[in-house]
Amino acid sequence: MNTPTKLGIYALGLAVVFGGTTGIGKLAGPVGAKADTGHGGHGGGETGTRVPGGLQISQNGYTLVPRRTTFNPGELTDFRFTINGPDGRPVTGFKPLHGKRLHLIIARRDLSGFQHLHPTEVGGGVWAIAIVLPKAGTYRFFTDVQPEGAKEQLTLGADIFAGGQDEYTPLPKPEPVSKVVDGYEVTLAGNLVPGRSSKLTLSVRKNGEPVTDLEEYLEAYGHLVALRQGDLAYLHVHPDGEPGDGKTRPGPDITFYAEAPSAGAYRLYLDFQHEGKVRTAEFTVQAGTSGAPARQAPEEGHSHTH
Ligand SMILES: [Cu+2]
Repeated sequence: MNTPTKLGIYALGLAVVFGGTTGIGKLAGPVGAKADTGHGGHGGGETGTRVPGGLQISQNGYTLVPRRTTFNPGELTDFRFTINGPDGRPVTGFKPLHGKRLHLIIARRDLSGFQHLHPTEVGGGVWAIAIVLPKAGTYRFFTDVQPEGAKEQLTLGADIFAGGQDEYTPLPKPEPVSKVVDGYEVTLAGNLVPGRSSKLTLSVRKNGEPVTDLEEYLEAYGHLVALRQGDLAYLHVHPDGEPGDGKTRPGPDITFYAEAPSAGAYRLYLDFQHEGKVRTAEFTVQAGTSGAPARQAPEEGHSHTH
């Protein structure tokens, strides 16, 4: 039972902690209040006045507690963790989000090595899944959950280390706008504009033909994760419309609304399912100045760098 007063104090605490990076002036408003994002109240609707998801291992009293933080690269490893509640005990009650009680997203700190997994609860609030971290390096593990009793969806993040020599992959440049994955050509249209809701449309083709029978995956025709370069601030966004709503078609276009909390480079990971298999198409997108996605008129004075 959060009273408005307690919430206000909590929000003020966040404002103090994060004021240095996001600009005190912007934080004068009610940080904890729902931002007017213009679409459906999903947790990804943060604007510049809210802390993006995934940057904290603990939020609103809920903490991601991994049982191990080290892996041997390339080795199938039993990974277990709990989400501990304000009472310090593992949470056992979760509201399903997009058909799952918990989503585990993994990305290497250089934004390579994306995995989207659904661990199994093995009892007592302990989650387990066998994972391979293919290369040495530092990885960010994100859990998307809504504990019963929490007022909103939480994306908690923890660093996990795979031993050995780190060889980081440079982030691919923000082009091209078409990617081929497993024989599917996926094209991205739209601009990621910092601080507001941006429409992004991804179109799926195979053998030159539009794919019009995408399959439902996690209650949608596509799942989009966006991570900011540098700190892996996490945006989990969803399509405009859903299967069975009478207007959303199963491809070739999947439309999302995403909010980038700042200018910068983001890596987008689109999961889509066709013929029984989930594929992931990845894009680098620049939000704001310098190099934006190709579709729009080039900025005056310069185009993207080479
Ligand atoms: Cu998921």
